[in-house]
Amino acid sequence: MSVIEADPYPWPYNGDLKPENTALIVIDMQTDFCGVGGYVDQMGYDLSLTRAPIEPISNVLGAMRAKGYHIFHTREGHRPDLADLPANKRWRSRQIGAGIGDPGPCGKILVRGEPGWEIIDELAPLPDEAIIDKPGKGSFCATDLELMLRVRGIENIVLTGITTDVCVHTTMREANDRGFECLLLEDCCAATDPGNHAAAVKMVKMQGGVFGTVSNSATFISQLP
Ligand code: C5J
Repeated sequence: MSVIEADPYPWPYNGDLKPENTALIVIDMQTDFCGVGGYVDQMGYDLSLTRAPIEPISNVLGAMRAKGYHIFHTREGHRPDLADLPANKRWRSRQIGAGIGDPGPCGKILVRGEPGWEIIDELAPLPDEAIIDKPGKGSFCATDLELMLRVRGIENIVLTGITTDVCVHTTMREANDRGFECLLLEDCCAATDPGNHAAAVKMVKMQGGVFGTVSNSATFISQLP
């Protein structure tokens, strides 16, 4: 039996926490979401918010790598020919002055292969770590993430990354509905608005843990078996 102190319940629910059945997912830590000249910067949001989780995530990555846990990274982005970019997603992004697929200081915004789409150097994946390329907010939609998790026998998922209220939450909801046991590390996530981050964290805790449970990086690292 091994659990991490969390709110509203210690995680995982069944105490079966070990490297073989547990994965860390680092969501969208790309220049487009936390780097100068990227998508979030072009929309005018405060980059200090989405950069705040870099150090806590790095600490969690270090601890989980050292103990042999499964590590996944995701990248949101579209094909260079934009064949997987819904017209309404493009239209909405243009309304706020950061058109997906349009040129920006870091190349075409949210397009695969462009500099802005790359994962930031501080959290660069190791060669043996899986990278999931996704066209949407959720990491399960139009990707092979679920297949890869099932093949490896993963039951527990630790969620980190940006943004809490969008890609992290969507992924957590998708994972929860598929029966995965989810833990959100709140200081390893951030939103483009602090109120949205707080609300997204609070939502997880409703109904006895409607999407899973919430802890933080220091507690997690100190209790990780
Ligand atoms: C958004 C994300 N916010 N990674 N993507 O468009 O949260």
